[in-house]
Amino acid sequence: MTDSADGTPRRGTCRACGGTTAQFLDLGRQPLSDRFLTEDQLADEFFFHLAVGVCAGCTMVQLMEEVPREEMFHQDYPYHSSGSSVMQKHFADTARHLLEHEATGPDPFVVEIGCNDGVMLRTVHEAGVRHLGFEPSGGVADVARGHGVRVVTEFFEESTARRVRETDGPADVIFAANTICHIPYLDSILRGVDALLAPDGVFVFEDPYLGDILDKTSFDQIYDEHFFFFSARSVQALAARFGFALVDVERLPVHGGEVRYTIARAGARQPAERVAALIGEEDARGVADRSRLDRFAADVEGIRTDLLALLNSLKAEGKRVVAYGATAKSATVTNFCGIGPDLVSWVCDTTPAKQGRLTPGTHIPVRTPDAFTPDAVDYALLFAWNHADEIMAKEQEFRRAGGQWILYVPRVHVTS
Ligand code: DWN
Ligand code: SAH
Ligand code: ZN
Repeated sequence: MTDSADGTPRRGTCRACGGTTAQFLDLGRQPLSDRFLTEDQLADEFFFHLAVGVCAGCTMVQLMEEVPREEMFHQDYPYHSSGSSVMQKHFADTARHLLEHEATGPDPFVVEIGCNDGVMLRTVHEAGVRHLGFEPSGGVADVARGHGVRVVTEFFEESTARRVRETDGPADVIFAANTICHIPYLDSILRGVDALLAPDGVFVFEDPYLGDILDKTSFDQIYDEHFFFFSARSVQALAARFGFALVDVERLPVHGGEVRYTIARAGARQPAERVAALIGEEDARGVADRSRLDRFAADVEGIRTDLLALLNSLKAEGKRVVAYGATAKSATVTNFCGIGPDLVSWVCDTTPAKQGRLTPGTHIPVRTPDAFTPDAVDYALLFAWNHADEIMAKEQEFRRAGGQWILYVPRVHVTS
């Protein structure tokens, strides 16, 4: 499955270093993960080939095919970062941390790449600190503006970063969450950071961590928008090529396990000891080794087999099965496994822009959360497993009434 028809492994060019990547996982034909459809849009759905490879040179794990950015990030991009109260708190805490430890000069300037609805910059704005968000998705950018956040509806890249350097001066902090891993044109991002960052400034970004994805077999982190799957080793190699150094790493529990990377100009800061410690751990575990990645690919096949067996047996028993959280991640699961409305009747989600529409590819109807009542549902497949604590706390009545949750991370299981 990882090889092309003539048996030779599929190869591509590394978008981080220009080296050669080798494919280790094929997730097949997939739609845009955040394009929720009306009936009249079913005929012209966009599909691409979702497969993942690893670079032999710099160890970066990445998609083999790139989806044009305008297909994904536009006026109607439906994801609102503030849809989770846990994430709201995480980003308010993050903002306070950056203001306290990094943006400490007389008139600091904080830039965010991918500020979405302003979930982080809101707190920076409320503190009266100079800031600017880059957010190409117009709808969510408008929500951020509504909270008083200063936003440009533009992609961050070298040219836009240079212009902001001219108009606003150097940035003390450039922050990004769940965004740098979305950007195949990483060279332009790093040159943009180089142009905009103050000599002693820091570039801080957090993204899903390859080590956690492998540990949890969370293959649903792989979809059109997630192009790169970072490790401390691959980020260190990336930083070094652009005159930067990885000076800190912090593991975060959000979104199923992430790492916050702090990058500074080479020589500007002494790297924290935990950088070498995490890289040592990665090397010992072999996170970029072909044997580990092949085992991950086999584990993914196992989840597909187990999930389909469970859903088919529940269907045969006449159980009412629905899903919870119309996540971008779930597009990979439903399309890779072939899960449509015959196995999962509907999915509920709090996002107005997703409600009343059909999920990408397999077209499961999206309903409002008020459809999710204990008397209407026997089993709920938790697509938003990364928000399990928050959702299960909110839906305690479902469990109490005998309802059961189905999870597929780190393996297929039903809550008892
Ligand atoms: O990286 C990305 C992350 C940050 O967000 C983006 N590429 C796209 C998006 O990915 P996702 O859709 O997989 O993210 P979430 O945060 O897992 O999505 C949760 C979904 O579940 C949202 O549509 C909101 C919904 N939800 C809900 O219906 N009830 C969430 C919570 C917490 C709830 O209680
Ligand atoms: N930071 C938020 C949003 C993550 S979703 C959070 O962690 O919840 C990724 C966001 O990145 C989207 O809002 C998308 O529009 C934005 N994005 C994609 N490419 C970008 C780029 N080149 N510059 C700035 N934002 C970008
Ligand atoms: Zn590489």
